[in-house]
Amino acid sequence: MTPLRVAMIGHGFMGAAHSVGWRQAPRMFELPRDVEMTVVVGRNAETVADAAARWGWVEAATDWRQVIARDDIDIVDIVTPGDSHAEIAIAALEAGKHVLCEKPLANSVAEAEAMAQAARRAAEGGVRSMVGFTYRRVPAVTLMRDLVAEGAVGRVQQVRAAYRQDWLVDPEMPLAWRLQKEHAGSGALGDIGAHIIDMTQFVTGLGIDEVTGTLDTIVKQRPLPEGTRSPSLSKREGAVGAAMGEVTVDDVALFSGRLANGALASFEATRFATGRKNALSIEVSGDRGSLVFDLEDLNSLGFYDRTAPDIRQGFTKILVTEASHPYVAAWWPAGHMLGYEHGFSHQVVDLVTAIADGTDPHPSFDEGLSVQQVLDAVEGSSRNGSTWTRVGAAVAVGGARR
Ligand code: SOE
Repeated sequence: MTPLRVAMIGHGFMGAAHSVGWRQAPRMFELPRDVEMTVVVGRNAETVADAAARWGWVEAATDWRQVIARDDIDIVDIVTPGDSHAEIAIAALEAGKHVLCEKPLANSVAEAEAMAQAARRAAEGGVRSMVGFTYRRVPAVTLMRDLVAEGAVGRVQQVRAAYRQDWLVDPEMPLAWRLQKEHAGSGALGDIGAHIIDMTQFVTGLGIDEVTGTLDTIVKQRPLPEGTRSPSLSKREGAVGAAMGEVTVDDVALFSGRLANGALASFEATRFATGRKNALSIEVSGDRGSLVFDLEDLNSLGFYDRTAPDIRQGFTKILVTEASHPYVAAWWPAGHMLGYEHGFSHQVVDLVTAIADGTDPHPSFDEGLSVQQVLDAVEGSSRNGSTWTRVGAAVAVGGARR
């Protein structure tokens, strides 16, 4: 059988992470189909050629439309900024290509709806689509979901989730695309808040029905990156000659959500948590126990069993490196630890398996849309004095185990 031939559109930080996934998965896992890293696409011929050589893509190209039109491409992997997700994903699905799209699915609910609709239509013809909420595939997070589903914590009564980074504390940090609404859709909310929204829905199996939230932009103007000019360009007081641009997205998002079973969940997404580099944590509290995950200790899962005898009660640290734990058997012997990049291999495993089995992978575009609806409701709430706001039309969340 011919390998599944992949075209990756974009080659920034996520391009590097996805390339590692495409390269490693077929080597470490017994995949039902082989994979070929056929072509990477970027706007700049020189930098995309470098990326191809460095990460092992057979070819480099500069026109994604031409690549999508090729009949020797089976999968399109989208790792571009959010403003191009909808156009590329819909074109690829209509051309009959399976699609993996980075999170958040889109920059708006309207785009995400169009993408989910295109994905549903394409699925009728056996074309698969998946969103890159990669943290679902950290073995400890998958195990957390399995344990909640089998009743280890009982009825979920509260969730606390936070994703904290600090890369914007420096006011001299330039105005990158992630700080411009037209490119990124939103700021900390969509970029990292989307992960904890998806993780909460995935781990608990419960949708978020309504939210109340507040967004804040702490540094409102930043130096324009070298070589760029914008009509909103201004000179910052005191900074001689510094060309500045407006930050048009949030730096911090604080919100609460009501889950489908009535439980409350609290969320913090920030790029201003000084000292926190990429600190994602989630704790699920139930009437029989609690589970807690912290990305800075990603091979472990904390479990508190309230049903154990009092004298033995306390958080147990489960080392999630046994061959019986999700995904781990393909890697190293127990205790030899996995890292950030392994989730990207696991994502490839799940997508390729679904394509070979003829099933729909998760997270689906519908699940991506459900996250987009929560993001939109949080923005709406923040605009309206933090009032409780219903999340748009209910969409099934969670799906199959992974
Ligand atoms: C933002 O800094 C970011 O790169 C996110 O976009 C990724 O989704 C996350 O994995 C790490 O942080």
